[in-house]
Amino acid sequence: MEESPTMVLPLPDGYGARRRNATERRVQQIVELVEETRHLLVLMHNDPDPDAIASARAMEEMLRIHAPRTRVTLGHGGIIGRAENRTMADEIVPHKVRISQRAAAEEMSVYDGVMLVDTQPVAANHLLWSTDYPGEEVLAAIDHHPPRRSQLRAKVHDVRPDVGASSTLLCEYLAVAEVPIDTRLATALFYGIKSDTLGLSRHTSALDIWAYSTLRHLVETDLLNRIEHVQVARTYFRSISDALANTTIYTVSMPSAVDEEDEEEAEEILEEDDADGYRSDLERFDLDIIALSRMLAPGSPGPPTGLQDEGEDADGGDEESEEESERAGDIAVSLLFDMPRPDMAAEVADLLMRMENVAWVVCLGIFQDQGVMSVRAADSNARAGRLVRIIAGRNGSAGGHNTMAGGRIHLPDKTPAERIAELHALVPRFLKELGAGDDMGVALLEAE
Ligand SMILES: [Mn+2]
Repeated sequence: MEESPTMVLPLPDGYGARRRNATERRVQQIVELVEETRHLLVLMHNDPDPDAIASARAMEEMLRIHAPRTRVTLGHGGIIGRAENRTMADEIVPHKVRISQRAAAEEMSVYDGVMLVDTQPVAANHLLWSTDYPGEEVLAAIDHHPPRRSQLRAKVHDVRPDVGASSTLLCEYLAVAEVPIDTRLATALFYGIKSDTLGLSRHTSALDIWAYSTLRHLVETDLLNRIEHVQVARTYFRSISDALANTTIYTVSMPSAVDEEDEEEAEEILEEDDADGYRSDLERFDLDIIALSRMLAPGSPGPPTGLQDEGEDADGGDEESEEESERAGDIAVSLLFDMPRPDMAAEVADLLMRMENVAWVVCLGIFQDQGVMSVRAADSNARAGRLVRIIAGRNGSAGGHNTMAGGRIHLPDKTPAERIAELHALVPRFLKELGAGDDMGVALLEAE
């Protein structure tokens, strides 16, 4: 690692003194909190993805330079399943620890400080959730997922849903804190941004463009290829083949008539979610950063979609017309039944999004005693996060962005056959929400 050249990332053009001071203060706050800590856990979300892995590694590097006396451990719950992600973890964070859900409280008692990356205290996708760890005790949360309407905030709470990747936020920290990075870390951060934004094609801010294009010159091509084009076991192709064989295409033939009773129930669920801290919230947005990204790229990314979406969501604005446009196109629904790993649903969802004319992809699978949902939408104003929250309802946890979302539904004390029946029962609910309740569908592999 010491062999490879290092450099300090240059700040974005137009990054003014005020912005720089604010970020410096934020980094300083994090460093001070960490300095008071003997042994810090930097916790990624469960089943960490490249963005979470790169962010954790970048945070570790920043603290190695700025809080050298604190011992830092990188950790996560769940499984790193996807071959690309596993290779990345082996290459970039071989020293990370996997914490078992069952013994999480005990295993985490050795740390006297916890920080979250690529997730936040009120999200249900990290281990603190299952251990009742007090969210306000979390030293810092660096995340780009839409925030929830909750008072629960980490001591340093940097959550910016207009940004495409947490890796981008870490690049900003590294640049301002003048931490030199080597080509391995640059490659990790580059891949983190690339995979979360599909190569800047979705959910991208000016800050992402800056980070991505700056890092690009530092990327180790060999390493990136090893991660991105890793070879997979033969069983992988069987899983993909099974998933495609169980994929049905539905078409929205006419705009759906909104069933008022259903709408009311949906609103109720979302309201309840609110009370539990489950809903997006404008107040928590870092408006300064949004203003900055607009300033850096006048006209290009437009208003952040998350902001626009949730704003309308909140006041019940022009919902009808928006929904009609977002629901045109095909809906691909894939049933994966028993999955070898929980992120299989997301992987198949990403694959199916490549289908022409596809507006929505819904992948449903079973992992252990949980139903796993992974949803993708083509329209940047689609409300995939809202959709999965409605479907998960009171029997699970869910969330996400406009174009990508996921969730879990708890299915304990059920036989395998009952779990499969539960999975099947979700399909008509999704179709109804998406305005294709009457369509019989056609099998993907039978369609011309
Ligand atoms: Mn991310």
